[in-house]
Amino acid sequence: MLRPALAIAAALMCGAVVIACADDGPETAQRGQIAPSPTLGTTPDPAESTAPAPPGSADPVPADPVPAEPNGLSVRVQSLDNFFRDEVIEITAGTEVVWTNDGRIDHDVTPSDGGDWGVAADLFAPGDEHRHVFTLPGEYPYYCSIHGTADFGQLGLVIVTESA
Ligand SMILES: [Cu+2]
Repeated sequence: MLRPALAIAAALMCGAVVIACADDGPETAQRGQIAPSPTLGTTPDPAESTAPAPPGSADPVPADPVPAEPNGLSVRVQSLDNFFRDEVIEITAGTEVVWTNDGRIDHDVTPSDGGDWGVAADLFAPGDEHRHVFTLPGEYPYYCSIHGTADFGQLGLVIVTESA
């Protein structure tokens, strides 16, 4: 009959120890942060290390993106009457996009995100071209404000992926 009593006493003592540790707020928090770190250090697989990162606060890749250098590649997008071809392109960071107005009427390239990488209609008459090098990964939707809105009409999308 002593053993259960001892077990209870031990459990109470363990509980007391845990409470004592829990009272020490900073130490508990610090221990929580230290625990995942060796896991990250011992797993070289980048897929595993990036998996826990997005939910957490520290996510160095999107938080501090490094612009890619121009890679010499160029992708052409035609503005026709009244659509872009190809409407969606996917490039790596550092690639230049060349829009050409191959239609017979005016068009423009208006970034939906308010960016300044587009071109106004007066600089994009039939036969004109406009160039921009995308250096940061992301999605860059745009439209022709003469023949569409951000949601409808003459739309385009540039998807920029990480440079190799
Ligand atoms: Cu247009």
